[in-house]
Amino acid sequence: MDDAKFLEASAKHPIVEGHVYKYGTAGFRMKADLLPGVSFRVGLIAGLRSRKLNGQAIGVMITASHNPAPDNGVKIVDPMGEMLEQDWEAHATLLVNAPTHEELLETYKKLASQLKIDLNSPGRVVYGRDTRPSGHSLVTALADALEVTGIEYTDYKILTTPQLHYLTRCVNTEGTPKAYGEVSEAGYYKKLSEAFVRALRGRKVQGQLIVDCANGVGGPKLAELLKVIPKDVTGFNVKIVNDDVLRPEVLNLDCGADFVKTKQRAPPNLKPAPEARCCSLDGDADRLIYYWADPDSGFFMLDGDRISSLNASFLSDLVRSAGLQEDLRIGVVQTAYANGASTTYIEKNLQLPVVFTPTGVKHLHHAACQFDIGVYFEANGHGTVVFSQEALRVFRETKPQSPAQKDALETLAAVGDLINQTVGDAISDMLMVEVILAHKAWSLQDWATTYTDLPNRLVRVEVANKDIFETTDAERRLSHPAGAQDEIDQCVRKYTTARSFARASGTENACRVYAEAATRHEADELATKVASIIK
Ligand code: 16G
Ligand code: ZN
Repeated sequence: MDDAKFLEASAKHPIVEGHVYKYGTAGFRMKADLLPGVSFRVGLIAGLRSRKLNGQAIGVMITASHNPAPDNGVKIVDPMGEMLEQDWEAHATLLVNAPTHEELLETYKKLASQLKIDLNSPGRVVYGRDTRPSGHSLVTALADALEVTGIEYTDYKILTTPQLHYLTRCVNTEGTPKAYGEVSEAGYYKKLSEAFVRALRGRKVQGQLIVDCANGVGGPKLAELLKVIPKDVTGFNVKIVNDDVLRPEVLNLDCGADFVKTKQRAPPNLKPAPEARCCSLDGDADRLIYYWADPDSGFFMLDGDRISSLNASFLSDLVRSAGLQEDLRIGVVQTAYANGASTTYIEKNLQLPVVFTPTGVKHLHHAACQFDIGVYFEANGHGTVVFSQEALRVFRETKPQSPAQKDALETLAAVGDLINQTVGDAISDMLMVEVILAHKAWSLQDWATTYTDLPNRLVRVEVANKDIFETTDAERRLSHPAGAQDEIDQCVRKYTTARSFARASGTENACRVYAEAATRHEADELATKVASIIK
């Protein structure tokens, strides 16, 4: 590597002086004009990581998901499509904050020698971006870093976040027994479409599904997928709405999964027929929320907890029908935000273990991988199901003793291909929900009857310094500041079946308080009281 060229390239993409950058739960995410220098430096880190891992491809995704259009973000994806390993988050933060170009070069070389990375060995990075206009300059900065450090790279242009995760895994498994799919966007559509048909097993999806795409990348990508799904065979009838990606200012504006989940109402411009099934994706298509909006019965939402319990119920029935209940361990992973009624339903009715982790996909994903079939969803609609290699092998190799067992085994094998194994994927999750509803011959109303959510309230609390709030027990209790948890406990004790917790946000400079209780009034009151404790 030529030091002078490195410095010259870096000078084109400076970081913003005085700003402290941190690799958080969603990578580096902020106003886009703070990011070109970050993107350049992420290119450096991604290249180092690839070299460290013997040249396996590392992914980089440029997106700010459900955040407003002026924001953007840069996130690193590990070779199997997982989130970046935690130790490397610190390396990324260190490198990005180097105050001058010279210090950046020095830190880069120091990291390489500390981590025993040969800077002449091959490295590879693949990347994509969502529809935000600021993505252009961020990609340029990223490519400049890869170019100057001699890393081979492929620009997959505009993608959903889960597509980038898919491609990263495909690149690294191509030609091996663990090959995940064809290394192309078309390969992704082909895999999903074929698996969808196989998983339906001759059943047809009933009625129309209205999909709100948040005016993000999910709109055009879903349209591409629908071109290859045979409508006559599947009955899949989709109406895409909010798919305007040409006016950047409307991205995530009054629509999308985050809007629906936080506002607890349908996007105002959606005028669904009373019997219509609706769902919303977020700006980069990794979150999914279902709902109906009826003039008489009103709005009803089926969030990540519902999608989780639906998947868990379907998969555990299939495993039983396949006679594998003694061989495969199924479990569900939730966070503190999961509605208590969903946890009770999964533990008591479905008789499945539930494990809790802190917020953030990397924690849930990791915990889910401890099961043969691990179902994880955050209440906000991000999640997936992961299957162990052993589970996939058993689905393929078990010799069925009856037609029912054969059917169950083949369905399990198909859903193993349908559900994105790398990360939560709204489009793949949506196909999975449609498959399950078709198998069960359920409407959204049938699905909704499985349990009744406890009334809950989430509030955002401005605090002087959010970093003093430290948690334990999967974020369900505060360990600091001293005494705060005792006060919360005292408050909660005054209600029946109530629960509340406070935690520092990982993405904003604020705390969040969640409360649930037997009635709406009590949940609101409890949230307000707990908020006043931490204020
Ligand atoms: C990030 C996380 C999301 C989590 C959210 C919580 C990933 C890919 N994304 O967006 O899973 O729900 O942060 O935000 O891990 P908060 O810490 O501000 O409440
Ligand atoms: Zn997202």
